[in-house]
Parts: sequence; structure tokens; C-alpha cells
Amino acid sequence: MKELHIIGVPSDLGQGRRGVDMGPSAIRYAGLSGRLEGLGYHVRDLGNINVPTPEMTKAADHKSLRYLPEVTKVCTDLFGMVNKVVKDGHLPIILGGDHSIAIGSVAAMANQDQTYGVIWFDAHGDMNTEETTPTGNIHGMPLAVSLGYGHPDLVNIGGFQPKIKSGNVVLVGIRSIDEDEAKLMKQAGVKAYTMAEIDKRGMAAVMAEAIQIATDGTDGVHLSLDLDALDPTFAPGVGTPVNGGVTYREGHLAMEMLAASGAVVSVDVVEVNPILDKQNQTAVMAVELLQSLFGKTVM
Ligand code: HAR
Ligand code: MN
Ligand code: MN
Ligand code: MN
Repeated sequence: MKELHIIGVPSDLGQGRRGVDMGPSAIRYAGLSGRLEGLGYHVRDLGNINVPTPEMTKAADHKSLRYLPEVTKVCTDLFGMVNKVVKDGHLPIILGGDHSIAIGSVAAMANQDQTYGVIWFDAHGDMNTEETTPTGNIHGMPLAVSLGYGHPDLVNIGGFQPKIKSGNVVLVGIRSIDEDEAKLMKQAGVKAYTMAEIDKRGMAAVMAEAIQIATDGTDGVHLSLDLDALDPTFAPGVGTPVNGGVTYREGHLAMEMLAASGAVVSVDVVEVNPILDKQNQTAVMAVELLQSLFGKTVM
């Protein structure tokens, strides 16, 4: 069994609301290490990456790419750290922070000798570029960047691009896409399972297909888990909540199916915002989902 290595990335530079930088603390406080150890894993917490606060920087110099230099630096540092964890044979669990950090983690997984598919669990598409973004927030762009669309500073982190092939990328839980973002998603040929499709066909059928797509010809799957994929009833502590999301059981079923697949090689857990949360409920949800992802069953 691989060791699980935890890396915190306390960044709120990729989005507009303060507090998501406290995500790593909240998830640790919810008992992450102990719960995973309880499943029989060796767990090592590597602490946090150094991230500047917005007050330390010239805020929003770049209106369509807010905090571009800082986000680039954080993602480059994370790239280096995840690279080392994987090369040493361990499985990285990256705690955000906003979703911009996935630019670094996906880049590191793409830098390995193996090739990996990506399952992007999210209410949003994260397929904006500086041309299409309605907000300038980089957390709305990481999937586009990983596919090679966007600012060169971001796209070229690690010195190569694109990081992933659209044919092995799949979004699950989608219910909020910007108009031009949808165009790029179609152009790029990324498969997206909307909430409507989950409603109609059920999470089990959708996840079976998602796992099929992400594992087809690859050596494993990177899971990028944005807690706003969950319905705000179960995960209120996120910066951009959208009603009509994945339920508690649908979320666990998805993780249980991923566990059964044995395909997951790395995980991001992002967008947990303790300031907006109710008694750390969203961080607890994140930990419980990770327990299912790493094999917790009823009997
Ligand atoms: N699409 C919007 C934007 O680009 C909102 C993106 C929100 N993103 C996240 N990550 N919370 O999924 O700004
Ligand atoms: Mn530590
Ligand atoms: Mn996201
Ligand atoms: Mn989201």
C-alpha cells in the first residue's frame, strides 16, 4: 500500500472571497490524517506550501488574470513538491486553497513516465481563459490551462504543454458554465456530465462511464475534487456555491466506485472556505469523502 502524503496549499489568490486559504487547516482539524490511518495507511503530512497573502501583493494588477505572478509561483512550487512525492513512490493528497492550485498538481502528475486521466468533480467547468473569464479569477481556469489553453506563464508551468489529453478528461457535477466557456469545452472535446445527466441516469452509470474514459489507455486517474460539486446543503463552506448539486450519498457512491477501480493516483481537495462554513461541516464532508475514496466501507 502506498504512503499518503498530504500537502497544504493555503491560497485564496485564485478567487474573490477570503477564507479559502484556511481550507488546509480546517480539513486537518476535521481529522484527515487519523481517519486515513484508521484505514490502515501510513500518512505523512508535509505541511503547507508558502503562499503570499493578497495584502502582500499588488492586488489585481492584471484584471483578467488576477494575481497571475503569485498564482504562477505557487503552482510552480507545488509542481516541484508533488513531483518529488510521486517520484518517491507516494500518493499525494493536495489540500486547497482555491482550485487554481490544480494547475500545479496536474502538471506534476503529467510530468511522470506514466500517463494519467483526470476526473474533475465540480459545479463549474473551470474552462475559462483570460479572453472568456467573467471575473478574472484564475480558479475558473485550471482545466483549460491543463489542456493547453490560457496564459503562457500558466500553460508552461513545468516546461511542457499541454498537460493532459482531452480524451481522458471528464467533468462530473456540472451546473454552472459561462457561455464562452462552454464553447471552449466543446472545442476541446472534454466530456462533461451535468447534474441533469446525473439526475436522469444516476450517479452509478455516470461514474462507471467517467472511470472508463479516465482510465482508457492511461495508468491511473488524478481526481480533482472541488467541494462545490456537492449540494450546498452538504457543503455550504465554499466560495461559489450553486444549488442543485451532488447529494451526500451520490458523492460517497462516486468515491466508493473510484476506490473499487483502484485507479486513483493523486487527489486535490479544493475550495473549502471555513469562514463561509457551518461548524466545519464542509471540511468534515471532505474528510469523509476521502475516507470513501481510500476504501472505507460499511462492512
Ligand atoms: N465560471 C466562473 C469564473 O470563471 C466561476 C468559477 C468558479 N470556480 C470555482 N472553481 N469555484 O470551480 O469566474
Ligand atoms: Mn506537518
Ligand atoms: Mn473548480
Ligand atoms: Mn467549482
